[in-house]
Amino acid sequence: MWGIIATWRMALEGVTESASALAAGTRAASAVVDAVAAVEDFPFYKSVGYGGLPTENGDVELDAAFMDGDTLAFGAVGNLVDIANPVRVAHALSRQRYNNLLVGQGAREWALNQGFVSKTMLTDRAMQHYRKRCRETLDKGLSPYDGHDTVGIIGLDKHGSMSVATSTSGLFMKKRGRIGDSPIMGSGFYCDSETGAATATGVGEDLMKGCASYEIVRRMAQGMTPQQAADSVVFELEDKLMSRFGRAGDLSVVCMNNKGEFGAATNIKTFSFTVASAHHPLTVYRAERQR
Ligand code: SD4
Repeated sequence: MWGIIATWRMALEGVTESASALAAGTRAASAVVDAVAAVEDFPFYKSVGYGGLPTENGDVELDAAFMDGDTLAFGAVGNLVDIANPVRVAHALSRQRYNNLLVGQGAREWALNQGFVSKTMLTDRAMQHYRKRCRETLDKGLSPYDGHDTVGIIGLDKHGSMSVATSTSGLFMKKRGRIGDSPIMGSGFYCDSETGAATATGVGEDLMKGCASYEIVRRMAQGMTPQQAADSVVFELEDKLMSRFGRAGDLSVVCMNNKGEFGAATNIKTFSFTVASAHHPLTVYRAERQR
């Protein structure tokens, strides 16, 4: 059995390649890292990697993570500036005994010392979005934080190993130094090959309040199907946020168990995700809010 599932339509090209690789016996770790790196490299996916959305200062600060479900090893970077593939840095950090989560200047220095290449990640197109948003924020009172997505990809390989990887520029117009759920283990991602994996996209500040990804994996371990785990976590968290915090941001998740069964849930109108497995042809779905 093999399988792969990813947040959003933007992962389709990377997932297509990695699905064939998994079918041919490639390990889950390299399948998910390569698929996320493909999204990072594409300049028109405006909230991931090259061409990612800037902070309020106009810089691009990227977050990414990787977790190996066999060993539970993880690596993550936050606020990484001008390094081509944050997910590959996160993957390299997962091989270290300590210092698995590095941020800012320290993350950049470590990446450069390891031979990762410096690359200007701010594009003209991202700068145009930034200028437009600055105007809209002033003229129309539009929230500067609207419009942001994270790619999160889970892989299951023929050997029964699972991995997950994430990458994002985080909230558009975020404060310099702000980190969301995507590089935070348990919130933006979690993976245990004995059970399955989950990854999230949406407002990191709210996803972190429920440790959404860990909670989904925990519920699958207790016997829920992936779809039951995804639905229950998203809607219980939404209810809790509404009653205790007074508002709930966007919450969307995908998950897969170690049999290749998958689930997805969202509290927004539509959320696209991409999935393929030995038993399921490559498909892009549009999940709808369904309570
Ligand atoms: C963050 N969760 O930085 C990310 C952003 C995202 O859909 O996924 N938006 O909070």
